Amino acid sequence: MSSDDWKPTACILCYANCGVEVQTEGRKITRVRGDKAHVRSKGYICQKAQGLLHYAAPSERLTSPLRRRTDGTFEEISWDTALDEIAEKLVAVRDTHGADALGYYGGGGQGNHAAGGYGIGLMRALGARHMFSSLAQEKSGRFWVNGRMFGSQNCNQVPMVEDADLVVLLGSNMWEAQCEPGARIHLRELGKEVTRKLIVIDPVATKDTEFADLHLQLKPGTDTFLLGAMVAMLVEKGAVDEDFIAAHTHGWAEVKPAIAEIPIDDYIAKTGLDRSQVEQAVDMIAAAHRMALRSELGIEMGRNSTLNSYLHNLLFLVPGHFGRPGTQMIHSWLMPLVGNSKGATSAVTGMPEIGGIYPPNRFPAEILNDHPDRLRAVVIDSSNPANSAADTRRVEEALEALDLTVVIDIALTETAMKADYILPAAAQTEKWEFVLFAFAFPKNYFFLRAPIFEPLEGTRAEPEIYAALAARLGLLPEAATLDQLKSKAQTDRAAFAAGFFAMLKENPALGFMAPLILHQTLGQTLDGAASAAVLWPACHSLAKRHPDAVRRALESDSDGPVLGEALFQAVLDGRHGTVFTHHLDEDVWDLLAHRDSKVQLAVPEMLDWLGRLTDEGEADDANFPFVISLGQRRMFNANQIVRDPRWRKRDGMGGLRVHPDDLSDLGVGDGGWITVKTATGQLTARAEADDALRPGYAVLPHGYGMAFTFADGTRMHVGPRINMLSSSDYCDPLAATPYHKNVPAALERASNLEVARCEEEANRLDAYLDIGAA
Ligand SMILES: Nc1nc2c(c(=O)[nH]1)N[C@H]1C(S)=C(S)[C@@H](COP(=O)(O)OP(=O)(O)OC[C@H]3O[C@@H](n4cnc5c(=O)[nH]c(N)nc54)[C@H](O)[C@@H]3O)O[C@H]1N2
Ligand SMILES: Nc1nc2c(c(=O)[nH]1)N[C@H]1C(S)=C(S)[C@@H](COP(=O)(O)OP(=O)(O)OC[C@H]3O[C@@H](n4cnc5c(=O)[nH]c(N)nc54)[C@H](O)[C@@H]3O)O[C@H]1N2
Ligand code: SF4
Ligand SMILES: [Mo]
Repeated sequence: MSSDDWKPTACILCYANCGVEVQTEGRKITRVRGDKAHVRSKGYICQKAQGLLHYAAPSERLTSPLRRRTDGTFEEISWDTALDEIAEKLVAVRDTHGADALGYYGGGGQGNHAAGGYGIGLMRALGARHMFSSLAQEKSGRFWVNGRMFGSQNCNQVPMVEDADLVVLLGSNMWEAQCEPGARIHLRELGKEVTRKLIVIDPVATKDTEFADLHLQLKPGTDTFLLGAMVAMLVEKGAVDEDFIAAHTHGWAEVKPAIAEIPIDDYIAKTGLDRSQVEQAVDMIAAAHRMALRSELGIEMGRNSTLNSYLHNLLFLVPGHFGRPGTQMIHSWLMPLVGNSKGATSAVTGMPEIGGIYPPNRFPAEILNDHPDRLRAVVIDSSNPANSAADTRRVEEALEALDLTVVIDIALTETAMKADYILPAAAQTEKWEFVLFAFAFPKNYFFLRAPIFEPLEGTRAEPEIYAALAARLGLLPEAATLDQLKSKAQTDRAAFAAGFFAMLKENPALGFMAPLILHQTLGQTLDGAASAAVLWPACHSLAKRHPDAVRRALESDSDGPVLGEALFQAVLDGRHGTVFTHHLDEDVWDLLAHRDSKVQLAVPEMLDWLGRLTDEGEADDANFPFVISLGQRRMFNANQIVRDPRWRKRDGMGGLRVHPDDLSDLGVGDGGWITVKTATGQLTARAEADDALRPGYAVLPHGYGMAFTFADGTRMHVGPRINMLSSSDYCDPLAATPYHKNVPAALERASNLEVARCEEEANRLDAYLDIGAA
């Protein structure tokens, strides 16, 4: 096969979305390599990219819409029947119970956000307000805090790791989880270059700590105390950047006394660290010229998630590590991943919407409720809440309780098993796709991927599904109007723009339908890339907001709508990604959404919470003496994306990592079986001795527990379904993000009966893997 046969696409197994090139045979990917021409990742990939060979395995694909029979089994039905019935039922639910009874869940995973805008637009046009997303299992607290401090919930930070002389990794598993292209190169460089320092704050001695100058191996769930103590010590040591505070912030006068109240030694005592270790970290921060602070689920899914995000921000703002290269920056979006909510709440649970989305942790309570406005009909796209949301049993009960559950997926997921209708989507390799994860500064990147295969017969790209539903629901303009617009789009973009916006002005009710109208008009003129239509207004809007940064990115000197069109064309043509903005450092003050371009340091709710923190008791229930982390990122997990277990070179059953001393106390050998119990549920997993952990802390992997269908048609959950153990109520009081990283648990040697069952499952998997390898 010649090298011409390499086709560019993206790895979809984490949100770094590295550019890759693949070779194919028939409908299979046979080889994967990094795409050197990709503007962002420049050839970088990790071992997981080979998992693409197993994505959307033929044995797991759905090829026909399915409808649940009364006995719980599914029957194949035609697309027309499925869409007619779903449209009819959505309207019936709305007309009987009101629009709040309609909801949407998902809209995109690690590699596919093209569907979201169309699906959400459609549901909003029907009057729905409740959009759930897995993002609200992690980042909502951060969004909320950023809203207050930077003026908009989508003012998102970029830690400029590559240019920093001090990098702090706070609950971020960078080697395994990546989250940015080049992550491992950046870690290796930090390890090698003596003038650059790395601090890792993590209860686990992760691979990242091999490159670190200092590892603070705190007790899990005590970050709030550590961060509080660190900020207070910075103040005590006079490491406050008074000039920065005066020039760029408000509210220091309110924050300073709150920080002065922090009982530093008491806080440090809670973390299990020595004062000297914390001082060393604080001294390193005080001495740094450019600090980049990268945090992830370790604090977001940890106790006091939202307050953690606030203290995290203070940790870089107080010493002035913001708004300069190598520190924390704010990036521009081509299209924002999240919105900026202004006070909307759910009538049923009182949950505030944050960033335009509602948290999965509130999903069951929005349904299992006798409130008249409860959720009764939900469309779930690209998400598997029956495995990924907290409290699996309760989520399944909620899905069953709905009057209508529609699941759009490529596979028969645990969630699909509970649906009334399942609609088979074309896989991410079979359609034009993109993601909105573009978190970089000063250059920022977008990657519109072309399909590498035709859609599998019987499947459809999601925007087409939504367009077909919209037509049945009578939400689209008449065919003649659409045709007129389409022919304008074909010949004269400016005339199309005028016609399109005139139509919206005349009929503002069409506003939410704008994405689908674009899809059905402009989209039909884009050589197959119809799903990119929603990017067209985004390009124009960006060119208007940041013309200089767009001009620099495109090396263009045009202006106005010409610049917007040029950007749209560059995105359409960018088979190896597109630079959409190239900012100057000072643009960061424009990207900050407060009108006066200043950071608001004082957030009363957070200061109040901080004041109450000292009273917080230890989670020391004698029945649950361990703390377990539900959801570690590892070499071979990738959310719920690859269902064929053959992609894993090891750790096939997803081991429970336990400190060797704990294992010997439990009387279980390395490789033996342990039953984990929490207040919510229990499961059994294979033990793996791991001295990287603190004693008393155990860890289960994320991304297992998907049911796999063997050749004989039987299904088996491969590895732990960790959310059997989690609770939707053990969460942040403000953002409802789950405290998955710090769950009280009991560990015990599994019963003989359990051991026999688990061994049998492990043997079945081994047998399959042997056949698979043959
Ligand atoms: N291999 C792999 N990579 C992935 C994914 C995957 O499934 N597999 N998923 C992707 C997704 S969706 C996401 S959101 C990201 C998540 O990426 P990360 O959040 O970086 O990954 P995690 O391993 O979940 O957790 C981060 C770190 O928090 C630490 N931690 C646990 N408890 C605490 C605590 O109490 N305090 C502190 N400070 N740290 C703690 C853990 O030991 C771990 O090292 O990864 C992405 N990348
Ligand atoms: N206990 C615990 N739970 C967690 C976490 C944890 O650390 N611990 N992590 C959380 C985090 S950070 C995240 S991001 C979530 C992720 O959890 P989910 O929101 O469930 O998202 P994914 O795991 O990415 O699942 C993607 C789904 O999309 C389907 N899919 C793949 N390609 C396509 C396509 O082209 N079209 C359609 N329509 N579907 C497709 C897959 O089959 C799969 O069902 O899990 C969360 N759950
Ligand atoms: S870093 Fe993420 S996107 Fe890049 S190759 Fe690895 S798993 Fe894929
Ligand atoms: Mo995530």
